[in-house]
Amino acid sequence: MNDLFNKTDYSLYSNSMSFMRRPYLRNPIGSDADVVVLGVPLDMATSGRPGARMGPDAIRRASVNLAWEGKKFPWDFNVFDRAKVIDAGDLVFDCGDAEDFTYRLEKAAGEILKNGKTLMALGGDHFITLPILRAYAKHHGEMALIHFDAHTDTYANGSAYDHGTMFYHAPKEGLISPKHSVQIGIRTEYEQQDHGFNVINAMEANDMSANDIVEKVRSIVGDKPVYVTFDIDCLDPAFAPGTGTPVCGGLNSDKVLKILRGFAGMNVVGMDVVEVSPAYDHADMTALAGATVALELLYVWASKKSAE
Ligand SMILES: [Mn+2]
Repeated sequence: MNDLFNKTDYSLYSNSMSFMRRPYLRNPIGSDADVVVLGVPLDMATSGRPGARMGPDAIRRASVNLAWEGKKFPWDFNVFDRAKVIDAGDLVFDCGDAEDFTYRLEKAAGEILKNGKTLMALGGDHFITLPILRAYAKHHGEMALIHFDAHTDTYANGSAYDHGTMFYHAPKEGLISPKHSVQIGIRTEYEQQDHGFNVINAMEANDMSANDIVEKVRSIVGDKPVYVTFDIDCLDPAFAPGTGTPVCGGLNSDKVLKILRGFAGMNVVGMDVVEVSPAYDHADMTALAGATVALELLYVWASKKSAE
């Protein structure tokens, strides 16, 4: 009877659902965590359908389905043997106040980095990446961006708090180097003239092998520190319908997972998964895709660390 309330081998569905059932610790500063998972429940910057503020919770719930596997197939190590990962819950900010949000997220990301930890953010709409990149650039200098998306998010017109303008501002602020960066899965209009980013559009990505894509990405990035941002709408709506601005003709999940695994050993310093919007989801498939991408990114991050 002693273990009635103390059993810790959780099932696939019960009890509080932190990301991958990692320890839940609201204040990660001072902890021995290597990676801090932070939910960023913002959808104030969406141009289409809102709802991504519910994304972090949906991703966490879906992730517990993945938590039973020791080594995620087909990796040859268990990521949690190499990296101490904690879930710091969600960023708290004044609802409706874009400036307050931007300030708090950059500050929180900066504190996490200053304490020698890596941040993995779960969105939220894609705007969240801009304040995070500002914090990262202070620590890593100008980075390469690997950007999975149906949209380039490089639009010049629009407010500074818009989920379609971050990668117009980020190079101007010196946060990322477009010529060392690559956007994968693009299938919407953008100004191709003066578009500094390398693009592997969705048609090309669907025709190329995952290996060829990985090779091309590696040659573009070189030895720069890399930030990976994954807009779930890179995936075709057949694989990820639960998102604000879905576009047909995207990548399938098999191709995306193969590409991500191909980044093993790269100098990935930060990552996020954004735009999961559970109100438009079916059977949690988008949340599961988001959780799986996030977990693969953790493996990619840990693959550069030797087993301790
Ligand atoms: Mn997008």
